[in-house]
Amino acid sequence: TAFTTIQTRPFDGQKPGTSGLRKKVRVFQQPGYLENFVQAIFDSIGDCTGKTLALGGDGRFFNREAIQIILKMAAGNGFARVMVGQGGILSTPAASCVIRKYQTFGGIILSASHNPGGADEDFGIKYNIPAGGPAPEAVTEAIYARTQQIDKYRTTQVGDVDLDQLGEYPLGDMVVQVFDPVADYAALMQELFDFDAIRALFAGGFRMKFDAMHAVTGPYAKAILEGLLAAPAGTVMNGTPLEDFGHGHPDPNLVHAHDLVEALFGADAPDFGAASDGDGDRNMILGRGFYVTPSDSLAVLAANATLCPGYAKGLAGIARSMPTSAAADRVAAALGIPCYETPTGWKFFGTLLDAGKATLCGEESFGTGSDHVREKDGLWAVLMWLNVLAKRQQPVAEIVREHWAKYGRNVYSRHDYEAIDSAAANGLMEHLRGLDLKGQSLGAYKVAFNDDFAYTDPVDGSISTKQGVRIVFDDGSRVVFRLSGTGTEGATLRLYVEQFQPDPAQHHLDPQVALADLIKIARDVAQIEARTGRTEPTVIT
Ligand code: VG1
Ligand code: CO
Repeated sequence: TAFTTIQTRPFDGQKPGTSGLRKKVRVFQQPGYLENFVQAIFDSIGDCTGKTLALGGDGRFFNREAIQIILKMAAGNGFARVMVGQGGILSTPAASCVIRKYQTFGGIILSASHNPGGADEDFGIKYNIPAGGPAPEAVTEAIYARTQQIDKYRTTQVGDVDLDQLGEYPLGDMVVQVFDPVADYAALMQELFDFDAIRALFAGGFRMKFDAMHAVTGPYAKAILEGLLAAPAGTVMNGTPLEDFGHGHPDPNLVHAHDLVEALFGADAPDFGAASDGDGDRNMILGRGFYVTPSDSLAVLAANATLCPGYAKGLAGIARSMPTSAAADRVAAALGIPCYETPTGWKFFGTLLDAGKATLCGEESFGTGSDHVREKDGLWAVLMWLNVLAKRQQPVAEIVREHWAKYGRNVYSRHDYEAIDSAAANGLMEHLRGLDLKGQSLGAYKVAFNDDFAYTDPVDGSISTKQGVRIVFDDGSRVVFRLSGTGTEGATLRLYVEQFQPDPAQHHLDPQVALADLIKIARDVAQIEARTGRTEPTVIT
């Protein structure tokens, strides 16, 4: 293979977080920075000779430049073929789908997900393994270790590839295959869901708004919702991927998806609303004037899964991240199937999905998915909801209220304190780790136990520690604290608050009201105001 070796020296801090390496674009633009990380991936995953790699991203600023760099490096490292999404576009779940379908030697996804895009904003990169999922910690640690030693990388001195024309192009000794990023994914969705029933739902006048937030799901949502399912034109809002996401923050929550929230809570609201994040792996679900928490969404989908052809045989198990509410546990118990509790981050679901132990997985952070791929999948969740709505012919709010009446309500909220001082955040976590509260009373609540969540993977035995401080009370209520592993500025403290409410007469209460005592206890015990200077969170979901 014709390749050129370029001398380089290590950069500090190339440690992947919850979901890959995320830094400011300007950090990635330093000569050698991206190259070092990519070479560290190639050096850590085994012999790349003759293999195929999948490649694409969420379309943010620097996506195209990064793809050209990675293509030349893939050629220099002996890959035979790279499958790259047309225009450099490939949603995270579609990447997982393609890696699995074509059995590639994994893939590289360029995304900083919900983080803003643009010259002064964020960029990100992660490697997904041949099973289709995010690299497990052993792999990301090997990549990080390699970045600290690296002294050269391999590339090929050839021109750029036209990413916009479908087809196969030679690049050195390698073939670049520019493919339709939507087709394989759309085909998979049609295997899982009753498209005829959903088409009939739309034909009957059902109205929906899908907010792609100017990010990667636009082309997917248009092709599937407005195309295959014949939803009216205009169902998809903000459907063209932009490099800066229209100056927005492509985070599908009540704060950032404000256009959608206004539409669903305004006059003449449609029946159903949904939004997806930058790279298409997360989702927010809204009914007319009604917000479905991600934890409830997982539970409702699990309880109704057999209405969908792909899940008609039932579920093997459910998995949720530790901070996600236990609403799914109640459904699992009723179904007589196991419910697994993992650390935050989709990479922890991979072994459970591969082993057939879990069918549905979810995180409180608007992530829902199943064993159809090895990533969370925003549009998949939206289609599953549509399938359930088409079969049940009831409004979203009614379905969720009936669910609470049957299983009880796990009242839930997450409070984020963004961009706080890192030292203060670390000090706060250290303070919490040092507490021994067992048996003590905090307000009207008695502490059953407090700990820092540690996880032993039931399939491969790998151990992950320090995954979030929990304070669990006698009645099962709990508050959880962790620091975000996806941000690029300062630290973000996440506080998760949950209380089980069996009484339907209380189910209508605003969670901020219902949880007020627990929220105050959490703020006091963690000394949030004293340590961070913040009296209120930045984002409440
Ligand atoms: C956040 C969420 C986590 C999610 C991760 C990646 O991580 O809390 O549940 O898996 O983002 O999602 P953190 O470490 O900031 O809490 V995505 O859509 O950014 O790939
Ligand atoms: Co994402």
